[in-house]
This record gives sequence, C-alpha cells and structure tokens, in this order.
Amino acid sequence: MERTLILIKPDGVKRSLTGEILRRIEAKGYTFVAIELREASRETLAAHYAEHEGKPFYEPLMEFMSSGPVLAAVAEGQRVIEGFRSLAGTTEPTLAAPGTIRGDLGRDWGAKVMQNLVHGSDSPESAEREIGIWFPAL
Ligand code: IDP
Ligand code: MG
Repeated sequence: MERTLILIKPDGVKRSLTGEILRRIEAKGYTFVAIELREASRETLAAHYAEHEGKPFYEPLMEFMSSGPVLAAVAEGQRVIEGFRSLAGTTEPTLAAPGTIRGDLGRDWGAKVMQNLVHGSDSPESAEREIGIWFPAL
C-alpha cells in the first residue's frame, strides 16, 4: 500500500484548520499511519526543502515553516501520493480549484511565500525520502 508525507503548515495550525484538513483526508478514505504536532528544526526543514535551496522564496519558506508548529502525518492508501496532491489543489492558493484544500481554505495574504496550508509528497521517491526525514522509525 502506498504512503505519503503530509504536512499541515503553520498557517493551517494557527487558523485551527487541522481538524478540517484531516477530516477531508479521512473522508476520502485514506488512513493515517502517524500524526504528530511538532516544531520543525532548521535541519529537518533544510532536508525537507533541499530541492528549493537557492530559490528566491527559500528563506521566506524556511522562516514561514519555522513560525509555529506543523502537523506532520503519514497517510496510506491506493495511489495516495497523487490522490492527496489532487485533494490539496495547485500550489498557488488563489488559483487552486474550489473543492480542494488550498482552493477552499487558502488565499494570497500578501506574504513573500505562498501560505498554502499543506504539503504533500510529489512522487514515490519523494515520499520515501520525506517519510524518512519526519518519521525515521517508520
Ligand atoms: P508544492 O508545495 O505544491 O509541491 P513546491 O513547488 O514544491 O510546491 O514549493 C514548495 C512550497 O514553496 C510551496 O508549497 C509554497 O509554500 C512555496 N512556494 C513555491 N513557489 C513559490 C513562489 O513562486 N513564491 C512563493 N512561494 C512559493
Ligand atoms: Mg513540492
């Protein structure tokens, strides 16, 4: 069975949307293997976002992700990697389709980095790598 790494970013935790977001994932029929609320260390975030190092939004992204607790989770299900990306919607929350997490609950707040509520692994290789970073015991 496929697994993916999901993060509810600090904006989602601050806005008390963790329940609503987890509800959508469960309602879709995926199951949770692990869920933990935690403050991400700089090392964890640097490993997680290594592919974005050097991009203009990298430092704002690291700051944003350090601005409060994140809820890290591993969800499991048939094609959950693609399935969660579809539930989440496209990266830019203003343009994400209604019906998606980002489309229904997110928008542009004028920040230097897109505050788009959630992260989801984008491929089986990313999922394996990211689950290893956040939940090394799994
Ligand atoms: P994804 O989260 O949809 O996979 P990525 O391209 O992997 O999108 O980017 C990681 C995160 O960095 C995004 O979720 C968003 O928070 C932020 N981000 C990506 N591109 C931009 C940008 O052009 N400006 C500001 N923030 C961005
Ligand atoms: Mg990504």
